[in-house]
Amino acid sequence: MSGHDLSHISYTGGKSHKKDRIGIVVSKWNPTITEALKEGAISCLLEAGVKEKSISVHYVPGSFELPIAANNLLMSSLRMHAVICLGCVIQGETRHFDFISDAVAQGIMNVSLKLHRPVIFGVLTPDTMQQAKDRAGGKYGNKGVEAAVSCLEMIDFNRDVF
Ligand code: DLZ
Repeated sequence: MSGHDLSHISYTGGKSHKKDRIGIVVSKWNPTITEALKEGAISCLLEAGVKEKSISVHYVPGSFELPIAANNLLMSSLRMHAVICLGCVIQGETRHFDFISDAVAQGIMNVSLKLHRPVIFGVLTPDTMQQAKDRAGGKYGNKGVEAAVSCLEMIDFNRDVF
């Protein structure tokens, strides 16, 4: 496995996740990429023992809306243990890319810190569509799997400290 190849990443924490409730928020921009990230995340969660009925998938118009969706899911009566945010912001000709990617990263961090629960940054920020494909089930693995592994590890972390 090379330093950049994440395709073999998997959850090795060994803890039970049978009772976890996990939200996945998916951006509708660049849907072929974000759907592949979603599939990767779900397969990883199921493999770790999370029940299918305990994974709730929600869609937002674009990555900019990921933080508020994560915030509201965690504040809702669904009593989620964690939320995985999935998006793909591709570098364009304007500064839109910088505004969106900075806001999403900061927004996700803010929600996680405010609510003390894992909110995972599964947002690709590539220069090209090919770079996105390489990271959504291509030669560099699937960032959705990586996001799910981070989610499970942070749920374990919270169980250890709270
Ligand atoms: C407007 C916009 C642009 C130009 N590019 C992307 C993108 O590459 N990826 C993405 O997830 N969303 C993009 N958006 C939409 C914004 O995230 C947001 O949905 C809109 O600005 C409305 O708030």
